[in-house]
Amino acid sequence: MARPKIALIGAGQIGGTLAHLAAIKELGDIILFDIAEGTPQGKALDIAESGPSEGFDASLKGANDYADIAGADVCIVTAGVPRKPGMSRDDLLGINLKVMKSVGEGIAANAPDAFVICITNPLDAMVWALQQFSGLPAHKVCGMAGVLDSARFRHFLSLEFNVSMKDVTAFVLGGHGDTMVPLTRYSTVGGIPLPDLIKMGWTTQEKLDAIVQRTRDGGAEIVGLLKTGSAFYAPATSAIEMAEAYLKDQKRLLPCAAWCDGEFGLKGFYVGVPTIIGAGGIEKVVDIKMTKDEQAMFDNSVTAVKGLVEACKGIDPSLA
Ligand code: A3D
Repeated sequence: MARPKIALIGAGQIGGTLAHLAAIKELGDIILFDIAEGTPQGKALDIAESGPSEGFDASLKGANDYADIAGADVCIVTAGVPRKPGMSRDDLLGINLKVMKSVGEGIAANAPDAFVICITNPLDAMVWALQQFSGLPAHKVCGMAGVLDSARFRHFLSLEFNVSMKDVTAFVLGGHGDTMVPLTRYSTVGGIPLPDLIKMGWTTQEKLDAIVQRTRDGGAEIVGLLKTGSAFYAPATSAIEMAEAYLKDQKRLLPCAAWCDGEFGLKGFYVGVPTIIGAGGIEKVVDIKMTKDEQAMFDNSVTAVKGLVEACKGIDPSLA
């Protein structure tokens, strides 16, 4: 059987890391696409030359022509610009919306059967625009944010409890922005929910609140340290987890920006929700019950995402 084909649209910081991870994990053959000439070719060659030491079997190719992504099984989209210190994700909307138009058309023309994972910010609005521009089925287009936000939350919790990250599960829902909703009730250490761990004296509500805030600010913390761009190792790893779930039909339950069609009382747009990812793409949106407080936070986040989608329609009337 031929290896799956993985097209990475955008060969910048995240795109290059995606290519390296996909090769090491032997998920398939990799096309790195970018408008910058030489960058995708250079990264593809550099990563291919790591193959003999790493011992992977995967071919890598750089491209500036969409024809090279023809028949891709998975497309991961990072094309666009990242933020700089002082910028919010929403500041990227105008410029990245134009990029989503060209990417959406390129995927529709060359890889209409692909499972598409968008990473470009502002995430929830860009994945919506990408689906609209590409016309691909909504269950085959999703956005990566919840896996990353949950991973950040899990990392901070593991530091607080001094336990392995493997034993910490956590859920972050809502839009990928300052209004994201870390659900402490559904987050556990070895199956013990966080509210119980407070009762057991493992931590305090104040410490937990600080960890939730650090999770919300997790992207900005790294932008502030790097000064020249945003996080790329953990975002790439998170998207690869989703791509692997699709390619291997793992039926993983992962939070991601998915098209809601009545779930969570939402219709016709994308927001971070728990999903099942398998060979069918987003096979299910898992509609969980929230408490009043959680629902209020989620609604606040949804309002922010709806505002960004309206802004997209204002910029590009073809989306209205
Ligand atoms: P960067 O290293 O700048 O790479 C972006 C690449 O996109 C560059 O190589 C550009 O040449 C390329 N590009 C620009 N326009 C086009 C186009 N029209 N077609 C094809 N390629 C194009 O950025 P990065 O890799 O660090 O980040 C990429 C995106 O991911 C940004 O929008 C970030 O804000 C976003 N991001 C999202 C998360 C989430 O959790 C959702 C996390 C981190 C970064």
